[in-house]
Amino acid sequence: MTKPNLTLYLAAPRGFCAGVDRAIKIVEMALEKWGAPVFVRHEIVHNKFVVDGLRDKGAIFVEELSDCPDDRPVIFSAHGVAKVVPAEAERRQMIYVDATCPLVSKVHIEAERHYENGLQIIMIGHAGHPETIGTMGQLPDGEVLLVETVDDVATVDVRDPGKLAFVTQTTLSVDDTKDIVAALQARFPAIVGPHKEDICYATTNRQEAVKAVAGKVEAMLVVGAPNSSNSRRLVEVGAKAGCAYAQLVQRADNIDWRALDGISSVAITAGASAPEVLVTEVIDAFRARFNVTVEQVETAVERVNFKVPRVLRDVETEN
Ligand code: 10E
Ligand code: SF4
Repeated sequence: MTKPNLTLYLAAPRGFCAGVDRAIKIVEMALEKWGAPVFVRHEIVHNKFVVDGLRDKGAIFVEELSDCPDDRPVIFSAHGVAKVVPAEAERRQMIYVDATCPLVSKVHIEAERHYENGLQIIMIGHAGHPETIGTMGQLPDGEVLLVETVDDVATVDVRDPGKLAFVTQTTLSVDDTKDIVAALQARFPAIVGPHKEDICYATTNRQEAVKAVAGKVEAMLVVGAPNSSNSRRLVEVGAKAGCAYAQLVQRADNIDWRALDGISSVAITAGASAPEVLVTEVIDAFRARFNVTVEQVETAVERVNFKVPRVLRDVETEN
């Protein structure tokens, strides 16, 4: 039987960002330096395939520091942690390595600077997400208020409207955040903040690439995990940009082939925590069913690279 023709648009940039790359390296190097087991507080990045791979090498994933013994190294995930977490590790004299992405740490520092200047902070982010918990946890309770939507801006109860700053999660929708920032500025004209928001280069670039392909295709698949905020935003951006069927898939066996019946174009991208092998797996699954022509749609070239923490640099040079 002849296979139907399909144009597969591969969005670029996609997949691993510099912060994810660094965080995974940190776990691998820690295992090399200290041997197994090394504990990791929270999924190092939100991807089951990555986490399972590191678990096979000897990492033990836990949600809280209280689940770790005193005498094994612990790594904090790329999403960042509240101040109490390293403080507790210090108190217990544990070896710890902070894999927080430097672009998340930058937001932590920003929040702290505003606090020192006597400002109360409004964080734009998703409630319960580890990055939001970590950023809010840089300051005492009540100093950082959370808004998730434009509607939240109307009801947020601030101490002094003249003494406010805002920060954001790094993985938000660029367009939705623009609206929330505008609402904040309209209600609190004196609010200070970053030039635009704190959304990182990787989030911005992946969303731009999605916008460039969304209008060309009948379907879009985003390779990523359900708990990956940036991956879920890519699905939303694809749908908003006009793609009738935009879906998150963890890997090839997640694809709903019935929904894709009869299509002749598809776009594939991947969240910042999704490894390229899973993208390849998805492309191969399409090749098995269609006569595929791949077209790259590249909207930016990324050259960002972050160094691992000093404590692991001796491992790096040995490699
Ligand atoms: O849920 P998120 O998108 O925040 O995390 P992820 O692990 O899927 O991707 C990496 C992004 C990080 C660490 C947050 N800046
Ligand atoms: Fe860092 Fe952005 Fe990647 Fe998050 S998504 S780890 S902030 S580069």
